Amino acid sequence: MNDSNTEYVDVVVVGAGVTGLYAVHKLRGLGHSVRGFERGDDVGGVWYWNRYPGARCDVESVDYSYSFDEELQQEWDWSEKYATQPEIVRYLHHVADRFDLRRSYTFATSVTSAELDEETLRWTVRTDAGEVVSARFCVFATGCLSSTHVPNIPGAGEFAGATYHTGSWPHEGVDFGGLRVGVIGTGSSGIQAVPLIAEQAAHLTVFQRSANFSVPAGNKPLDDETRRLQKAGYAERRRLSRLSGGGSPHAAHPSATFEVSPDERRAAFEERWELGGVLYSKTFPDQLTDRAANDEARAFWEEKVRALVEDPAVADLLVPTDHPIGTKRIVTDSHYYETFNREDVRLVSLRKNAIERIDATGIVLADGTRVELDAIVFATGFDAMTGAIDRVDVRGRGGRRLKDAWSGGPRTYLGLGVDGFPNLFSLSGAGSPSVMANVVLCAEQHGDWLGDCLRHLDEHGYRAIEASEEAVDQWVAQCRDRAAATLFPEADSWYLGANIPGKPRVFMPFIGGFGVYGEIIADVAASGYKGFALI
Ligand code: N01
Repeated sequence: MNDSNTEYVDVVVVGAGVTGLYAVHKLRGLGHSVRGFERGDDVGGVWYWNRYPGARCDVESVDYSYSFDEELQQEWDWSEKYATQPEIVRYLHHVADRFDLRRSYTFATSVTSAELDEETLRWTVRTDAGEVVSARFCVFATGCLSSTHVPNIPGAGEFAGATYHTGSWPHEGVDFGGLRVGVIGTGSSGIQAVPLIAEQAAHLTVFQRSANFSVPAGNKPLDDETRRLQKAGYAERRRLSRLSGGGSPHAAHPSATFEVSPDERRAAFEERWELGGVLYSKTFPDQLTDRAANDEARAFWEEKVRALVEDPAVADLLVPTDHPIGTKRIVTDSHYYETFNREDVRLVSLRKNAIERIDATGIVLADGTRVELDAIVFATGFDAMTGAIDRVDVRGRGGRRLKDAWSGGPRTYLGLGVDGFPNLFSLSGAGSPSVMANVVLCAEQHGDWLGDCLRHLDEHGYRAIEASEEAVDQWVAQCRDRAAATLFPEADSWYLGANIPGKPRVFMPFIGGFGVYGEIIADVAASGYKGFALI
């Protein structure tokens, strides 16, 4: 029965980041009525919130861009090899304008619940603005790194200065001029922000719990000729990216680490170091599966980094000893290590001297040292992959909450569907390669798959699609087993939920590679959606 307060649509899409925007464009283009909701007051997703100084993508701009429209691809000019956050937001605004995507969205509005009606197999979606929408399909594109994590440090509420989290940075920016600043956390966000905050602040203290591996970005402006060549080569670039492990056209060395001479090995590491950033983790194909191979990559990295840091005692603290290189995402930095050569920057290792509490004037360490501060920046990461979807009260068959179904870790089939939750889809989330690949191409891969799936349902007269419990069990096991065959489980990373106290230790992404994953989901579609029940 139709309720006059309820709007009826084919699809609700939650999120206006890279993934949600493409889903709206794709599904609308196929003739579906689509309603989008977004917590921020404009498009951008992770790039809307993460406005901290130095925020920059670690995938080259030429690759971190949509491929679905040739004109879009040819008309947009990236200014740098690695785009800054403001430039990526400008790009996403351009995409939203060009394809008129904002008209499908309500902004500054959070979806609070989604409840299945088991008779109609439709979803009732409610928002914090009191809107009620009934949708045949409910699509979560809520992002893997959008639920910020602030650690529970005693006394934090007493601090008299300003506090910030890199993942929800003030839109008007922050002026650290003349201030004593503390940054807690040395993941990608902290490592990117530290050099810029150091330039502004009167004094900076970096509180490091775990040292991280970072490789200089080798960022540079793009000139007209480079852009022309990139655009002319786009077709091949995208073809290689779609076949690749990480969704970019760069392939690992054709030989394994110890199949080449020491000189050749060194040359390969040098070449990757010069290329810059996260790609260093895949110089050789066995680097993330073979301990000795990983040690070779780590030793070369250590030599490079020690050469950048003047004080050997500080360098000792900056070299990680607790995880193989690449098993946490290698950070792509600009002048991070050199920042510790400054007189006005100090590194505190929390492994040697933990934070005991925060008080009105700053941070008190276990040995009683007080670090007086005017501002504290939490660069302490996210409740990754499941945090954002967990905030929504999602109830499937029998009123079962998704949060409860996932209490032992996220359970999906292909990262797309969940048993007991028919017509609900998760895009670029847990069980998919998104965070291990170029998320823009992942967004297109999932959006296209979803579009084909909905067309299949309509063409064959089905009302709904639902993953089987057996298919979900097998996919969860496949994700776990693929990770277990690598060195990744050795790191206490957010891939495993290890950064959030009490979160189950389960490897959440699909680690088999973007290209391999694309083949798997295409094969499922070609088979008539094996592993799913069509209802
Ligand atoms: O978060 P993180 P992030 N006391 O979880 C520390 C992507 N990204 O926002 O390692 C003290 O990696 C924590 O210490 P430890 C990218 O995929 C990409 O930096 O848990 N410290 C760690 O040092 C990235 O991987 C880009 O021991 C505490 C830090 O906080 C992901 O986002 C830019 C603590 C958190 O690091 C997340 O990166 C930015 C505590 N209680 C982000 N709790 C680019 O594209 C946590 N920490 C370049």
